[in-house]
Amino acid sequence: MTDYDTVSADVEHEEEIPEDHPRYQDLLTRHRIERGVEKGITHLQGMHAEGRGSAFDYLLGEETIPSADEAERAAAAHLLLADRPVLSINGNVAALVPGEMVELADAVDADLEVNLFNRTPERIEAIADHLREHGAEDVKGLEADARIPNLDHQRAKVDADGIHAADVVVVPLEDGDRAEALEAMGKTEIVIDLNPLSRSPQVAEVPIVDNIIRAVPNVTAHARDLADADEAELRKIIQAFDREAALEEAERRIRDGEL
Ligand code: PTJ
Repeated sequence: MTDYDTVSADVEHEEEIPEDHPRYQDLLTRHRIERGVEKGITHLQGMHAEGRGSAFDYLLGEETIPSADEAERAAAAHLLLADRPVLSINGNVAALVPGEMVELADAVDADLEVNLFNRTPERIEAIADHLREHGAEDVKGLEADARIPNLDHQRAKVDADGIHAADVVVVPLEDGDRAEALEAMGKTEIVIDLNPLSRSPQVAEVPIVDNIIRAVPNVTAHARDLADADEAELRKIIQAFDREAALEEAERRIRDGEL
């Protein structure tokens, strides 16, 4: 019997999943989403979303492809140049990368704002508490005292001094109507989504086609690396990034990837 056969079907703590397991990232992701649902953080629909994402990740080879790494560096440059950057958090993001989002916010001096499709006061509170448990000091999204124009569902509810006033917004793991509405407001959007054909990466200035579990720590690493870069250097990185080429490369990898 290999070690892999000893992974319990019902993992209690994520440390029980051996890091050298060939499906480690997928098992970890599933475990975090399950715990998120149990804690009232993640909506049951979040399991669907994760299943879809993991299928794309499988086809991408479960690795950060070079064009995604370039997108992650461009994202870091945008965030460092921004006046009011905000990282948007939904139930899947909170379950998968709570501490990593707090670290990124810290590295680029951004706000964290909870914004939900299936919005209830209980979930908003549970997610804000979860982020605080992972080191967040200030969590936005509870006031919801402003609206994104031309969006007729709960995701339109934002904080006036958060997403509504932001110049750069990180939008992970959601479908495209809010991304389109934010773009119409003139915001620079950084989208993290494993499906390059989804509307949100299609409208994003920086589409990151990568698993959020890998993407967020890598954006943070780039931001730390670029912490002393001057404005000209950051602008050069932004200009050199080709969003169309990145989307095409991700789609090509998914269609032609050798597994
Ligand atoms: O928490 P709420 O109420 O705001 O609801 C959140 C969900 C995720 C349920 C909601 O936004 C939703 O239904 O999203 P979609 O339309 O399923 O879109 C999610 C996108 O994220 C899909 O394109 C997936 O491929 C992608 N995705 C899923 N898991 C990951 C991912 N992308 C990157 N990393 C992942 N781990």
